Amino acid sequence: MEEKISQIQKEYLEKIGKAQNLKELDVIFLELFGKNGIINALSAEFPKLPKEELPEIGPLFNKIKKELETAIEKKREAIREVGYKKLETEKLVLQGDALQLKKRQGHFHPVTQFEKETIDLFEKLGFIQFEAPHIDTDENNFGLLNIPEGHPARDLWDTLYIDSKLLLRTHTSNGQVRAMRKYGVPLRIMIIDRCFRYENLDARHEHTFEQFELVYIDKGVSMANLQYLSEYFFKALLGQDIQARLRPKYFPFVEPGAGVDSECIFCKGKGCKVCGGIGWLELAGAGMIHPTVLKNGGIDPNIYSGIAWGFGPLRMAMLKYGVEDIRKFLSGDLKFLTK
Ligand code: FA5
Repeated sequence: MEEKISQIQKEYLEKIGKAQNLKELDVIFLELFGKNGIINALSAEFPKLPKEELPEIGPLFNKIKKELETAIEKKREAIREVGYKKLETEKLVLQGDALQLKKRQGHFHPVTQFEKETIDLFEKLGFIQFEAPHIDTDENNFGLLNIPEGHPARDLWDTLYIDSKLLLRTHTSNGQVRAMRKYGVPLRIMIIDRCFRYENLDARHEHTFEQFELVYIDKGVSMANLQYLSEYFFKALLGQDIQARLRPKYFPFVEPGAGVDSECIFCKGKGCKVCGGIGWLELAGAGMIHPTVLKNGGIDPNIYSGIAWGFGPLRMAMLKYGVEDIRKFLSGDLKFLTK
């Protein structure tokens, strides 16, 4: 037995000495001290030994067991030390495109960018921003704009009602009379904000969308100002060669009323799929502010005249960025927004 223990001692001290890494040491440890390892196998033989041998073999076995344990632990530390030394001196060099970490940088929503440019453009001409509530009275959204209860034009702007008098505003025109009452004349204001409609949704209609309202009232303001400002707007935001066209259109709060069209930026007026072969795209409703509306705002229509328009920034952004479906803007789709 003594010889067997010495043999194991010699063999395993040698193996431990030669081990190159922690994995090899783990294997050696299990061979010796695992459940079915050599040490347990040797202990199992003790009861079979002659009684007189036990006092000598027992302490020798314990000594060698301890010696092997210590040798494994020391070798582990030595291997770890070598690793630590390597870490101090070695450098990790990352190469190749895949390893270049991209800087993640946010940006404004495309429609917000478009609206910021619009605001800058009209601030230069002395227009100030004005705010009107999203939830408003029937009176501000319709009544004061010459659309009394029961007027068929209300059907054009169906919306969601909070109660019989409060509704989600259908257009930014709900700020017109408010601004007149607040600032009087001369008046140059713009409202860029959200509107809501009970709509049949499609590629050009959202239930929640933006409008850009412009109101300009002074002595001698005419349709010529409307034409000039429309063209100023299109040329700055859609391209220098883009023309504006005013076309007769009915709105109860303007007289005369107009649809403002831009020359189709895709076909430059020749006619294509986007403009339905017409060569022009309707982007806004506009006109000379109706005398009744001026009176509602406390302004004398015999002295002052005014123009107003309501553009759709989402539809303009569709043209500017070549977006085919208006619903993408509110989709929250990061692939679309970061394009
Ligand atoms: C109006 O809302 C009038 N208040 C505009 C106006 C202002 C006329 C001042 C006269 C004087 P209209 O319903 O046509 O008009 O809407 C104006 C623009 O808002 C449209 O040309 C379009 O660009 C945009 N718009 C209207 N409905 C939607 C919708 N469901 N989704 C996206 N954009 C819309």
